[in-house]
Amino acid sequence: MSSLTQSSAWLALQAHQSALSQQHLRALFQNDPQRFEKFSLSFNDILIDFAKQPITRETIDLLLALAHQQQLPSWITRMFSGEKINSTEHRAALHIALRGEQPIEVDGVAIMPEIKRVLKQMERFSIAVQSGARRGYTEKIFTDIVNIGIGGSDLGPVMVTEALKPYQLNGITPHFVSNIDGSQLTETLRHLDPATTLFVIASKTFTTQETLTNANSARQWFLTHGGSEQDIALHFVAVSTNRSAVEKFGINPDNMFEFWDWVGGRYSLWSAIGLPIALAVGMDNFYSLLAGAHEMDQHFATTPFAENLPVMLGLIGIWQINFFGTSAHAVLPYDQSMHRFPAYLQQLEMESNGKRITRDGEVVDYATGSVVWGEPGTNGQHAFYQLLHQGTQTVPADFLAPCQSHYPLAQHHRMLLANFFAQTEALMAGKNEQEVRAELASQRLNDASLEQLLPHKIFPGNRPTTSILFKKLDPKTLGALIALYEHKVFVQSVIWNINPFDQWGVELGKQLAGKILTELEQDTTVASHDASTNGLINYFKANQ
Ligand code: G6Q
Repeated sequence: MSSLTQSSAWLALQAHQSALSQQHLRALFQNDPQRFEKFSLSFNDILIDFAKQPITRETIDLLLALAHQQQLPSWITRMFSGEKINSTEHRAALHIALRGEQPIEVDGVAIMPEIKRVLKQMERFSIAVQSGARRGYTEKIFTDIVNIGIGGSDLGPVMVTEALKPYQLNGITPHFVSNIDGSQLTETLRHLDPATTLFVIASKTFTTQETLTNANSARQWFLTHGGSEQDIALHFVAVSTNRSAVEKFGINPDNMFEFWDWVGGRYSLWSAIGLPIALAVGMDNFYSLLAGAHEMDQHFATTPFAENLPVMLGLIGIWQINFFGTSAHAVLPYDQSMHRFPAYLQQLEMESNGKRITRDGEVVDYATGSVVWGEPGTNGQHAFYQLLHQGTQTVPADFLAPCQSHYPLAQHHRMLLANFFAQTEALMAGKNEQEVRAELASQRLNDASLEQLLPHKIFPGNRPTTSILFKKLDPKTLGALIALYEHKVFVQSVIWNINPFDQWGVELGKQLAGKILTELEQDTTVASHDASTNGLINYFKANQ
């Protein structure tokens, strides 16, 4: 048994859960009309309502006691001061510095001047491309940017450029290629002109198989469609920490945008990995994105925990996962432009906290990260919400929506938000037997039909949701929302005593795939694996 599950704060929460779980969420609302005032928090343009979570004041007090027991205040200080809290990789986790102002040192070196230098380089470059001062090999201006990267070197920029589509500058279209599946690169390049296409090769390590293979194929396409070796310098730039590998690939270091090992892949959109964002929406909007995140950083570092958005979001997640036993978490943006937000959070949360070993090397005896997934509303309502309402599992969900739309089309936005409010209310309250009976009776059903339909039409309710409303999805608010979730993940990692900044689970697949690729290239029958893997490989070889 770990000291965490034996600790007084943990045991008190367990006892509290046994008592509180006897009460339906509907009863909590009936007993206390002030729940919204008591359990919603706001910061700048963001409002978070936790009232539809199974909580009381006592729950919050007990969760805060757990946070203090796990030394959350000192972990926040350690992260913000640049301590090497990524202990298995001996690195700091300083994404907050990328959007900060305070001087910070890593290994005795001041990093703020370096951060500012690269931001200025991004600014000069993006302005030059956008203004046409920097052009392609035929002197035409660039019209298309193709970012080649994967995981943390892809998901952030994709999600942000999609979310900020209303801010995209005229004349430049961003594209993203991540998958090793040749279809993605082929379909992306099919309609592009090499003379007007700029490639950004984004890889922290510059050793990632998918990215280097796609980058080599892109270079080949460029050379066979009109570009020459000398023109590569104009059309290929790199974002990386690995200067020598960039040079080896054939990209001039003058065309390299640097970042550093203390920036984790899934925390890197604030660094030069954000170059496609700056190219697509302009550097001013990129600076606003950073400013929004910085304000959330300040809020996280200085606000008492009971009013601290990331702290409370993290602790409510702990309450659900560890005390109600939920294992999935839905992210449901009611904003089509946030359609990649669930996928982005899936990596952020699952790669950070999908771990079973503590910082001290012990196997945990409590649950850690949930399965995170989701789709924009209202689409999801016509697909998987059935399970959310009437399935056997409880899946807590975050509903997110802007109050103002960038697309004021007739009644669309009001209809969208009507669905948001209706769904969260229905998940909380459900529809009980008495209500269903009355409804069916009013439809003049005969007794037999009524009794037959009755159980199917009952909604148990008591399904927890957190609602996050914000004024408008502008760059600043988006930056704050992303930082909110980054810090939520950190809060949970501290409670669970795990390191959220490494990702050893990603490594095994990389090693094994290398060996099998060699086997696929040979004509012989493969017998070096288990029977299933041998069988599948040999079937593929016979049918490729
Ligand atoms: C993120 C992960 C992972 C990483 C990719 C790409 O935190 O480490 O998703 O971003 O594997 O790595 P490179 O940027 O090194 O190509």
